[in-house]
Amino acid sequence: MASSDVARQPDQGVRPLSLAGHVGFDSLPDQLVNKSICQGFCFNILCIGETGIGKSTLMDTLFNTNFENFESSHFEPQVKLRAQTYDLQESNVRLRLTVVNTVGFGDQMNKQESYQPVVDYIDRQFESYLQEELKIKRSLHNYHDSRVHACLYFISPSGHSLKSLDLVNIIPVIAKADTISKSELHKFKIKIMSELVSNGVQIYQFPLDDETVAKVNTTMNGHLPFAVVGSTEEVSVGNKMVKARQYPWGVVQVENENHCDFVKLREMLICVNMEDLREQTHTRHYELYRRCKLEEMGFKDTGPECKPVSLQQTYEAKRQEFLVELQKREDEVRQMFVQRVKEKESELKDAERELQSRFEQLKHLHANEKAALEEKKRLLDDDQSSFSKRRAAAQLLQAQSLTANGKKDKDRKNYVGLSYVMNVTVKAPADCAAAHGWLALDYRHYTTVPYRYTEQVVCLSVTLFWLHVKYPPV
Ligand SMILES: Nc1nc2c(ncn2[C@@H]2O[C@H](COP(=O)(O)OP(=O)(O)O)[C@@H](O)[C@H]2O)c(=O)[nH]1
Ligand SMILES: [Mg+2]
Repeated sequence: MASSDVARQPDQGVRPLSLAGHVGFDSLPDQLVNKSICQGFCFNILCIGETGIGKSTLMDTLFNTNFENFESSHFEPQVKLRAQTYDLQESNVRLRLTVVNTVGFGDQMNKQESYQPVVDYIDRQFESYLQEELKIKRSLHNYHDSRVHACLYFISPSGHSLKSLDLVNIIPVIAKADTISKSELHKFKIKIMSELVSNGVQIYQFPLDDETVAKVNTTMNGHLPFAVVGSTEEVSVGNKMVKARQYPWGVVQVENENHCDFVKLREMLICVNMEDLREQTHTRHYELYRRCKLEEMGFKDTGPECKPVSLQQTYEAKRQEFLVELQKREDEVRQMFVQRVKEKESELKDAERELQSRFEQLKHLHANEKAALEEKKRLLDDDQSSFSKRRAAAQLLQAQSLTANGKKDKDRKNYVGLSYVMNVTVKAPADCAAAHGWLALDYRHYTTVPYRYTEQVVCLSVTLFWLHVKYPPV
């Protein structure tokens, strides 16, 4: 049997021995106390309740001091939590106290959502502690533990709603108990407790395992929820000054157990059960949080056949699982990539084919247009060459006609000269002359010109006829 197994089972194989004289380990509790006193203590209280219900006043009354109190309005858009830490000292015991107050709790239309920021806050504190615990190099001895040890849930005497917050030690209190009559208060307490039971809300039960406090705790469990009155005002009652609320009809003494349960709350919360609240937070609520978190991360104490597995084994198994999963994902991604590439390739090929066919169409169109243009060009060339020919012929003709014109002009002059003769002599063929513009013109022009060569009439008439044939009028 391994030595660790022996250590775990102290009753088996362990022999009780009596000591012959003083050894000294009976001072262990003192050592522990001294060490604890040296280190100091820390305690964190969360006060849940609507604005103005008396949270700050009760804290001031409980710890007999004036904490910083921030007035908050009823118009907060959402619930916030405000934490303030103070260093307190009583005798030689130092206490690092954190008071967390809800701001704007229950002031919104949707009351259900008021709880979420509270739950988140509680979880965040557990998470910070877990992170510190999981560090390789951790310093828990000087770590500021902000986990909530006690949650005072303030219930208004005029209606209430308490939701399950299984994450912390809840101590329900009826605030401003001076505003409710004694008989109403009694009924109200019974009603609240039965509602808590029927709704399955777990509240903190003062522990009964320590017999020194079991009796008082049993009695106190029967007084829950505590009906409290808060006040820091000192009023003279008899021959001493007491904390009280003074009214025209009388004085409500905070520390008078006939008036309210303030003393019970202080006794239970601070004097008797503070250490148990701290312990419960660590061993019950934090342990639960830690277990769930580690299980979420895949850590387990036992394997498939209920065999114990070490953290190292779980880590290795988890790592292997992760690597397999990673490989699977990688294969999937690769396959997906190949598939995508194939799809893209086929898309590109389709596009290429389409482009090619479009190109062929355009090429065909272009060839047709080119052929048509060439045909046109050929026709134009033909036209041009025939035009050039005609032009050359025309130029030739022009040149010829220019040469001829010189002679024609000369002839025409003669002819014109002769026309004088005709005009005079051939008056009769005026019809003939009218048929020819120029002759008619000449006729009109020259009719008035006197003509003297009448003796040559016949000869000139023949000449005129010849001229008329050779140079027809234009
Ligand atoms: N009647 C009555 N009034 C109280 C009591 N405790 C506080 N108050 C008053 O209620 C008001 C709001 O108190 P406060 O502690 O600031 O409430 P908080 O917003 O919850 O912190 C103040 O005017 C207090 O004097 C109480 O036990 N009884
Ligand atoms: Mg306040």
